[in-house]
Amino acid sequence: PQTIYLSDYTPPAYLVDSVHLTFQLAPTATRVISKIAFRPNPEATSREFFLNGEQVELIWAKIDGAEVAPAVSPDGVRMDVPDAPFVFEAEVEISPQTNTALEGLYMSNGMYCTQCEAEGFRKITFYPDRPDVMSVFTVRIEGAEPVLLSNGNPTAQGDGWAEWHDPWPKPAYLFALVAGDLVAHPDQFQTMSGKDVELNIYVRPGDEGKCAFGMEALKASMKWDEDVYGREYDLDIFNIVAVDDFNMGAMENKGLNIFNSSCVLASPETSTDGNFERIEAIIAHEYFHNWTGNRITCRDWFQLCLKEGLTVYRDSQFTSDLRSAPVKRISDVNDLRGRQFREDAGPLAHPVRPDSFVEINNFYTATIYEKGAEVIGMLKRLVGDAAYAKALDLYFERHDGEATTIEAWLTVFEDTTGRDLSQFKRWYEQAGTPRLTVSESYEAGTYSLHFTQMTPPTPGQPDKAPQVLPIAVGLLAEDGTAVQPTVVLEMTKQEQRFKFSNLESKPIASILREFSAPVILDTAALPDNRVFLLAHDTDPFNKWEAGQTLAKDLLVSMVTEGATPDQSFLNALVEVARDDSLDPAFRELALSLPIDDDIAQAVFETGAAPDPDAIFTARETLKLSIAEALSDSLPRLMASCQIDAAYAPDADQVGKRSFGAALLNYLSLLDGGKAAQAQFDSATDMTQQFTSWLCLLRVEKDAAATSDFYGQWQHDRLVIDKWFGARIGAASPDKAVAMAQALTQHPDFAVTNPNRFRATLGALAGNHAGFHRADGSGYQMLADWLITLDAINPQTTARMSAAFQTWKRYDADRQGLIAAQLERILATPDLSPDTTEMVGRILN
Ligand code: B3K
Ligand code: ZN
Repeated sequence: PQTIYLSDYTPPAYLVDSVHLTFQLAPTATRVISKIAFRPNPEATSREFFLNGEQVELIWAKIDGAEVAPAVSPDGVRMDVPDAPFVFEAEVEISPQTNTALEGLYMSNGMYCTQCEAEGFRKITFYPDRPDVMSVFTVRIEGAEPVLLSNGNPTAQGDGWAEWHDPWPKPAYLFALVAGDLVAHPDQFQTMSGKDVELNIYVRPGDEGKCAFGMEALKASMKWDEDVYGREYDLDIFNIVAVDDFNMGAMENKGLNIFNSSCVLASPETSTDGNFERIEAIIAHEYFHNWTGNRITCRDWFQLCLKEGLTVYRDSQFTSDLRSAPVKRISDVNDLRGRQFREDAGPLAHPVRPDSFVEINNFYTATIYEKGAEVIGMLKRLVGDAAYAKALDLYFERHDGEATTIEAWLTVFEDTTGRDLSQFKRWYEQAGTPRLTVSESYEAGTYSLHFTQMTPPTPGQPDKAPQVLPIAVGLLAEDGTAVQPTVVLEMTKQEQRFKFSNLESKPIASILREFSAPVILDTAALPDNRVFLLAHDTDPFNKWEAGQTLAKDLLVSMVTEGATPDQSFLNALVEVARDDSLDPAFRELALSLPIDDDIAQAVFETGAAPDPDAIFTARETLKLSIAEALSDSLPRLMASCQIDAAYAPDADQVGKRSFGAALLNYLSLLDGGKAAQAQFDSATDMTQQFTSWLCLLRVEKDAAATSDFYGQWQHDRLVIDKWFGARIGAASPDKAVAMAQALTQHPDFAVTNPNRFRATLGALAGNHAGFHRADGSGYQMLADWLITLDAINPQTTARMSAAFQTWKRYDADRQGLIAAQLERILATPDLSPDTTEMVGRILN
């Protein structure tokens, strides 16, 4: 496999004016007939004509009507072409049925579907498969399936065929085709300029009842993008299709979004509140790509964050507007730390805009997506809301229809604000999470905060320059009143001091409010005001953060020094739980302890090797102490979570249910699962059923509930995914591997289905103490399955191999065991380039 460098970018030799494709569908012998109008690119530096193509069999090719014999290699075709516009035609054969990699055209439960991002179109036909070649596509599908879909607008159809035309030039990665026995859940939307758009969610027969929520989310997204960004939809029709076998969450193909069925199908009986929220966010995300990704796309794959960071940022704004902004921020930061900080701290660290890759599919990472979104949040914080809105208008106006770059994006902000963003650009170029250390001083009414920033070395980047950090700070008086409302300090140097004068007394600082920059804040040099901030901070994020850092420090000292739970922390936590002026959703977040993996990282940062069993035990011990401290309040608080209305996944109800579930979890530790069993028996929605079953699993009173749950939901694959995942995720450390072994033998396990594979092996990797068993059985089991899966589906294998990325934090024995498994994977004959790259990077 070859490394590709950003610095090697050259413009395409030929551009495409139009593409006509005819598909004659057949499971193992689909014919694709293409007619592509090329013209030399005046900006090109070469005249070499090369079309990508992999696993496609060339039947014939013509140029301007005359048959030609191109030089065929495993990655494409090369030939001599006129130095003037010409038409290339070809017929190829492909085999969707045997395409288990789920990239290109493949089959899922008898239905044809595609996944082309990033480089899947080359598995469909010969084409310049790069995002800076944009063209207008016309597609004819011939097949016996009742529903035949492609991008754009339908233009004609008859018995066994349909034609589609997409007027918007697009790169090949946005091409899509679906053919199957599907039913539509239809609706419509009128855009801001009065245009009617037909909407459909297509599903397999039997799933019709699970589309209503997704459809509402789609309409809400369309309206929100008009209201907030002024962006209107641009075709007569917008289709979504649910597919059971899919490597990721969903895909933003122009006018034809394809979704993993787990990210669109929902009903109160089968989906949890968390599922509903995730579905709403993903539908919004894919829809928002229509402007940030499709109308304006990426020049090359190094610019991936241009569309992904921005679109994640936009979907988080949407969720904040529809639900609770503080709750969304806290969960985003939790996710950022759990996935992106982890990546940034280990062998897989890379810049938001990488400068090299082997397999681009390995770069759909938390860094590109989530850190990419944080960078946009910082930019907005620095320039202000009004300038951000102006800059975005200019971005859409200036770059509509283009495949562009991060440079162009930043120039839009420079032109709008007159700011020089060259230092800010380091956020795109430097990997690693900056560490921000703070100390304070107070003298004669002047309070100063002194900050130092340092970004540790990451692979290929030993030295880092200072970055621009927006640090939101507020000051509080000892009685909890605000003496300085939030201000954003702009730190640009390695060391910098900020002063607040005319104060009556020494204030208490609340630093990095709203998590205003994705950094690790070290406050060890400040007086420990966390109990005070947990009680009084007016910034919800920092209020939560104070409790989290207290819990984390306590857990670390329990693990490393045998400390016992601290009464002042427990009291403060109970106060928050009892404070009815706070949103129940916030109280749930405040009561949630850091997960084992976070504690392991925190232990590692003290210089010790984390002991997974000790971490598990400490967390269990602290949970029990919290349960005991809360016990008197539990009846009243649980009663306050009762809902007397029909189930709805709205912020209000979700908040109550999630707080109620946290309380039930604590109660189960005291009543042996009695209340949880009662809730399980009477539950009428999946959230109540699942959360109570989880409580029973954790106190190991789950036998009857587990089989009831299976019996009730055996026919529903999405619920059965939960059943697989929960049993392994909640298994005690000594039983997790055995449970995972047993479930991989279960008749419902399927290595070819990414959802089921992730539910099973992903849950094993997520059971920290179970996966890290000292005997190495967890490592071996995951490696065995990764090796098996690699021959079937390299993308999902490579992605899941990241479970090993934290291996260097553990003791020498565990490191040896993991290294042996990584070496064994690497030594597998015919290992895919995807997995070879990932495992190689993890090992180095
Ligand atoms: N753009 C797709 C992800 C494609 C992943 C390719 N391996 C979904 C999204 O980000 O919206
Ligand atoms: Zn996206």
